Parts: sequence; C-alpha cells; structure tokens
Amino acid sequence: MAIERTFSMIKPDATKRNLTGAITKMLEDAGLRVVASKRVWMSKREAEGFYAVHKERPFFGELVEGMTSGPTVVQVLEGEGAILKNREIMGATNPAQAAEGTIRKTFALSIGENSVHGSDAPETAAQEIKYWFSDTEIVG
Ligand code: IDP
Repeated sequence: MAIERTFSMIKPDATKRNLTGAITKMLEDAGLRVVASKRVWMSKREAEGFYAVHKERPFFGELVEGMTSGPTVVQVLEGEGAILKNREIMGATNPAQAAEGTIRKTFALSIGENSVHGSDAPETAAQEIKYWFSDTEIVG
C-alpha cells in the first residue's frame, strides 16, 4: 500500500478534556506519523468554510458552534494507507456505533461531540491539508 497523507483534527470536546496526548498516542500506535500539528481556535468563518459541504444539513449550526467553542489541534498524518487507517482508528461518526478500541468509542461524548475528524478520501485529504497548512509547515 502507498504512503499517504491525511488530515486529522482533535476537536474542542477532546482538547477541553486534555485528551490531545492520549488521542495522538492512539494514532501513533496505529502506525501513523504526525508530520504537521498546530493548535487553533477556529473562527466562525473558518469552521463554516471547512464544513461547507454540510451547510444545508440540520446539524450545521450545532457543528459550527461546537468547532468554535474551544481549541482544535489540526494535524497531518502520514503512513501506509493513512486515509483508511485513520478512519478505522477513529471509529464510526456516532460513538454508540463505533467499534471497541477506536478513538470515538473510547472518548466521544455524542455524535456532535465526537472528538476527532479525519479525511475520507484522497481528494478531501488534499483539500483539507491545504485549508490549514502551507507546504513549509509539513515536515515529513
Ligand atoms: P465524519 O466526521 O465521521 O466524517 P460526517 O458525516 O462527515 O462524519 O459529519 C461531519 C461531522 O458533523 C461529524 O463528525 C459530527 O461532528 C457532525 N455531525 C454529523 N451528523 C450529526 C448529527 O446528526 N448531529 C450533530 N452533529 C452531527
């Protein structure tokens, strides 16, 4: 399998509970390498832009409110099959449906406060990395 890069976020519900290290360790233990990382407090405009694909969904307001309620750690992860691997270790969107041992099963509070984000395909990974990082901020 090819070496890929994917985009990951540790969301405010998790940073507020001081889970940045615990979640990053789960990603690293799964074989992913953090090649870029920064802590940001998203503006409403940044959150709306990042999640623009969901703007017609009923939960959009709640999503933007949650993402602007505290700090987020944005990361680029690198590894073999990183996009799928990250989705697997994250677990299902709804923590009630997430598999044992996944980040969301372990830490998420609800479907809205589900602790992490991860790109779902190569195209979105490229777009999302570019949304938050310049090339020089990524050190492989
Ligand atoms: P994903 O994060 O697993 O890729 P998406 O369907 O892309 O899931 O949804 C993006 C984010 O929107 C979710 O992670 C979650 O925080 C939020 N979200 C999705 N569905 C709901 C919902 O029904 N209520 C509240 N928030 C939701």
